[in-house]
Amino acid sequence: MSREGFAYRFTKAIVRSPGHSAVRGIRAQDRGTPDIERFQSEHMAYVTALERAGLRVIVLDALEAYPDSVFIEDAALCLPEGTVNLRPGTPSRTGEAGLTAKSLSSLGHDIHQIGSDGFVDGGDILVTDSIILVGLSRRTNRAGFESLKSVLGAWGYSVQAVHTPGEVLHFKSDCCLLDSDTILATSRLADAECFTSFRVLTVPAGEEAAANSIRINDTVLIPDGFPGTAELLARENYAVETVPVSQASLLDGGLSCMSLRYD
Ligand code: CIR
Repeated sequence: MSREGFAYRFTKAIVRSPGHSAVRGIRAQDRGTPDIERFQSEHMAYVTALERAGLRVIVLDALEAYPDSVFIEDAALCLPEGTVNLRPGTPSRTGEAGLTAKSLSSLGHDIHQIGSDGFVDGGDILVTDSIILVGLSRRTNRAGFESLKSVLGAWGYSVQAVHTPGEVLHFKSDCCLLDSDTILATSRLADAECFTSFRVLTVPAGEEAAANSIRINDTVLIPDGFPGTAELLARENYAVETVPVSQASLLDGGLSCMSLRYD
């Protein structure tokens, strides 16, 4: 199936506020504890940026029992055919997905389950107009991929498993869709040859975190502090807006992780 623009043209987004428990969020490396007031104000700036890109944003209450629940993208996948309740691949996040599915259901989403023998984090799923790439990672295993593929396959999607480099948390920590044919990626992911049917723009060395950006309608939101990536995208005629994510990044999160975007 290929529908020009469906993978980046949206009308709505759902986000979840960061709670005070975010100070206990998972991080691969300790680079400091998030300052919750600052996290909340950066989160508000994020919501404003989504709105400016044309989305109506629904803000769900923080889930204090789940320190990483601000990264709502890992809990669900919203497609025009329905919403898939995912199975986050780390124990402290397992319960999050069910609570998010409940909220989505009460907002009118048609919820579909994947099998209970595998794991998939939404951060490993890159939806493009032509194919859905799923990075196998520390959080997404083969069984989870197969279950997801059977749901998405029934909806007519081509779904392919790809490798996520070992040092990368999620596949989309290192890439994003820019348009139907173009991906922004780090060089370590571009070198993994998972984007054979795409044109790939590579973020400059030292700006790897800028690959976790999001194209929404006519705007590409990128994290602030990455002038080389901003320049690269502007040269390619993308309209760029920068958003601060200093506190989310202390927990290995970025722009894509903090919302579910859909039409
Ligand atoms: C975690 O380790 O689960 C969170 N601290 C970060 C999740 C980021 N989510 C994403 O990249 N999709």
